Amino acid sequence: MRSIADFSKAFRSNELLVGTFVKTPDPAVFEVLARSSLDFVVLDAEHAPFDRRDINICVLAAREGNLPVIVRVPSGDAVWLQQALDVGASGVIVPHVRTPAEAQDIVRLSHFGPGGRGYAGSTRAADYTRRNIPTHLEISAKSVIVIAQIEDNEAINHSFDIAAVNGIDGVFIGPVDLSISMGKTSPGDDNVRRAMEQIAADVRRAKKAVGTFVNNSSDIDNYRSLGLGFVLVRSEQSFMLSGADAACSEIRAAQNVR
Ligand code: 3PY
Ligand code: MG
Repeated sequence: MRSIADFSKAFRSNELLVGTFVKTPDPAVFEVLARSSLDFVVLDAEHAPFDRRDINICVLAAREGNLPVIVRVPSGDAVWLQQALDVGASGVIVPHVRTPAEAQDIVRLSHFGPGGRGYAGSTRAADYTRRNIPTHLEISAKSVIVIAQIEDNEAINHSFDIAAVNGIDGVFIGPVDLSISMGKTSPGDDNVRRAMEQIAADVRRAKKAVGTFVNNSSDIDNYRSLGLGFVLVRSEQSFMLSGADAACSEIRAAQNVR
């Protein structure tokens, strides 16, 4: 059975983990998805309007359902990383990582240590003072997942070095931004596919987890052969739209109404 406690180990082992993006800043969405068979969710604070309070309450809702939640922060800024981790996210995804130096910064700021994440024992992550300092340091070091998102043309040739940074647990390939940065309009473009294959192979060579975004299950076959582990399939908005459209089509078809 899925659990927050097992998530980091499964993630680092590059197991097939199926997640989705959540775009609606409401805890009920997380409560509902905690009842699904998803392995984890990504709270999208990069492209959806989650403020600090929203992140707090939505992570709480996910945790109550034992659903691991990763926060995609808008940037690798120390404030965003610390906030996401203090409220108890299982990890972070940082968009547009282009160089190993950026990856090193993200790792440092996501973990306690010199020049790193600021410490407070009063956070949900520290069990509201119930965890002492050595225990919180130890648990955080073991459990916090740091994911670099590679989605820029200029990052492709750095993908091995980014993935190899000590403390980077995985790389998420962003197919849409990658396409656009390569001057293409579709992840189905041959050059984009080749770039994604190269990134996936580089990340596996660095022995880190690799994942991407897919629109449907048939997209995944191509990447699984390259060692792709975690996958983000669509979003709760997309599930609502396709569910609503399918229900309407079914009724109209049954009633012979267009
Ligand atoms: C991209 O494809 O650019 C992404 O960020 C996926 O969410
Ligand atoms: Mg993107």
